[in-house]
Amino acid sequence: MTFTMRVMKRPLAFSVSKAALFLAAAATITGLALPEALAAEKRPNIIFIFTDDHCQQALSAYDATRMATPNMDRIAREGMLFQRCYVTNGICGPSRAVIQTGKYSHINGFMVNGQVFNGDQPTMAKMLHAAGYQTAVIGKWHLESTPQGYDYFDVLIGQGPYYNPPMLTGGIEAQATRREHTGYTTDIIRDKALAWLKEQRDPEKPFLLMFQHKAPHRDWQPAPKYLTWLEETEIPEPATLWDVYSNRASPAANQAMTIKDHLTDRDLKLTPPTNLTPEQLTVWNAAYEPLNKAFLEKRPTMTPEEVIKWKYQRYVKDYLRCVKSVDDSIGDLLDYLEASGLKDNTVVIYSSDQGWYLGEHGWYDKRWMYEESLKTPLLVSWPGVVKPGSVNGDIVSNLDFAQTFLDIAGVEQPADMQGRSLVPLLKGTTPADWRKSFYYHYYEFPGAHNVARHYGVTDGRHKLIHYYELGEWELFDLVKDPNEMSNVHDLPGYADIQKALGVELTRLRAHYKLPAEDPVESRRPQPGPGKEKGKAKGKGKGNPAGKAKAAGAVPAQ
Ligand SMILES: [Ca+2]
Repeated sequence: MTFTMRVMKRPLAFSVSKAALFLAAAATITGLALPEALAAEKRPNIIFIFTDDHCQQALSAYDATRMATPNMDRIAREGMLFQRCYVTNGICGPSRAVIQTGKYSHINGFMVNGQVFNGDQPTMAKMLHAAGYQTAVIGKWHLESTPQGYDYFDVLIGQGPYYNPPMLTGGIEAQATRREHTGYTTDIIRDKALAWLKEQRDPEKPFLLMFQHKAPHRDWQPAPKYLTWLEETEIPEPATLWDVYSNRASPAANQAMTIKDHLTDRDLKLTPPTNLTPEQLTVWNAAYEPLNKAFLEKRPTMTPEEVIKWKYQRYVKDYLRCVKSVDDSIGDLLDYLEASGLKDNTVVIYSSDQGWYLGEHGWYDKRWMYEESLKTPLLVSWPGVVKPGSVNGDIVSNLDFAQTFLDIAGVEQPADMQGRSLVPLLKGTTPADWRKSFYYHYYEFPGAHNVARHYGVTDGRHKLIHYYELGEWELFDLVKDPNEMSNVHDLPGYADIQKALGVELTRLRAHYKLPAEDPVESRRPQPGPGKEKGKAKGKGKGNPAGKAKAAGAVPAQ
């Protein structure tokens, strides 16, 4: 005799836990062992909330000096905050490929933006689907090939614009279809995620929902209701805003990501976006035009330092405004989980594809192995499992996410995945052999923002970086110099540390199977304006997500 959950037609409000109780009671009455269906029914749901370029400095559970993010903080308050979540390769597409595969960029093949992800390889989404999870990805995908392993996808095309996004929807059993939308992208993605939870999913299956925002990616276009939010507030300047890159290897001075020189008029909202509706443009101009007029009239008499300060305030406020809408969307999601009864059996994870510079070192953007972009937020709530308000200081990574999802679902973790499940840490016990060091590798040079290729190792106390095409090294003492302003490589007092980290770097490169030379795919020409990305090598060749251009989107970066 077998039980089948499919005979139980019930409204969504009939929660999974009630179904489990029903089955447990039935099994007890009949004297049968608990049926497999019960075990499946009890498996936790997983909601992965993901943003693009959101740093710890703009999330108040980590740093409350710039803005409040009360809804992200709810996840931290009800769950665990990871202080040291490092990314393996700090840019958009490569981070996403790591999360899908649980493998470093040189293994999953996606090393630089502009490549096409080979969706034919094993991914955590495919494994969860095969194990009976209903899988969905909604929002920013940015892997260029059409999503595989998802029962349902509704994703931005390429980078995606902040307003009025075309999106591609489909699934394992549905043809991909492009649809147009009018409105603010963060709100649209929220509405789609809630609609999928409420109306589209099969309530009889556990699920994985990848709820992935575009925000707060460049060029930081706020929602209509937040265009003037914070306008009267002075955002504090970071200690390193005026960095002149002395005492560092040469790459720090040779990048192209300074607030001083590299923000465009569109970044600074001195010119409006090109894809707004007339109504949206009216609201936009009412917010920015008076402020721009005042700035442009005053500018001839401003000192260079005053202009940088103005740019910093404009840039950071627009960034924080974009985060504000994301935080609102998370509040709506968490409210729904509570109201629907789903909360008790749902793991909620918040993270971003990497960190970001909010003026530190005078920069915007990411890419470096320096702390602000190496670290990404990671918050996890899991009712009944994770101790509320707990904080973890171990070295964890986006490399671990795939195996964590599989472990939560009770699915076997493939031996060739390169991370490790965070479930023991979430349960409050760090294994004795947990990693004590971390390997980072950035490939996108030549490329946007002119950041040299580098790899390195950190143990959280010191950091060794090798700009291997230049033969230059940096060593930082993160306790004495947390802002990484002084390279101590080759200083006599650090000889032992330098040697030990060098040995560890060699060990990690062997352990993770790094080739001696960077794979040739990391060096293919970057697509320029008007060039078609779909011509890249890879199994995703010809897929619509790789070909379609989104109106108003900025180039991939
Ligand atoms: Ca990103």
